[in-house]
Amino acid sequence: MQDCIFCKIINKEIPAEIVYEDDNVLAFKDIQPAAPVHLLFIPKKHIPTFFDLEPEDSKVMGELQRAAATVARDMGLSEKGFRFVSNCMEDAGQLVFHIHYHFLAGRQLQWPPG
Ligand code: IU
Repeated sequence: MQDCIFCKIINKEIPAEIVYEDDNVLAFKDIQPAAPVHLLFIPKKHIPTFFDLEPEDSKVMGELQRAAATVARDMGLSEKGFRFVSNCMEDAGQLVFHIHYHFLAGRQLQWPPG
């Protein structure tokens, strides 16, 4: 999608620190980290919010979770773990309308979030 900043990252039109990439999934460092490790995992397909998911998108949504586990293992986080959360629309604070999961790790995280 032309005006989507995350699609531009996928297409390498703007730079990002990419930590994982396969045919359907991309993960890169968040530019405003909220934890020692703060990554964003996105489907390469432009899907604005959860409300736009089609039945055929179930596969890539599962792949995002498996990619998160792969990256976590590679980063040595198997013992400590990580948080994987997504903000959907206004009340959750979604700013970028291309589905993304925040991967947060590297410190004790508080629950519930604000
Ligand atoms: P949100 O869940 O839509 O509020 O999160 C958007 C995130 O995208 C936020 O943490 C930003 O720091 C991050 N981000 C980024 O990493 N690179 C960008 O070019 C832009 C936003 I725009």
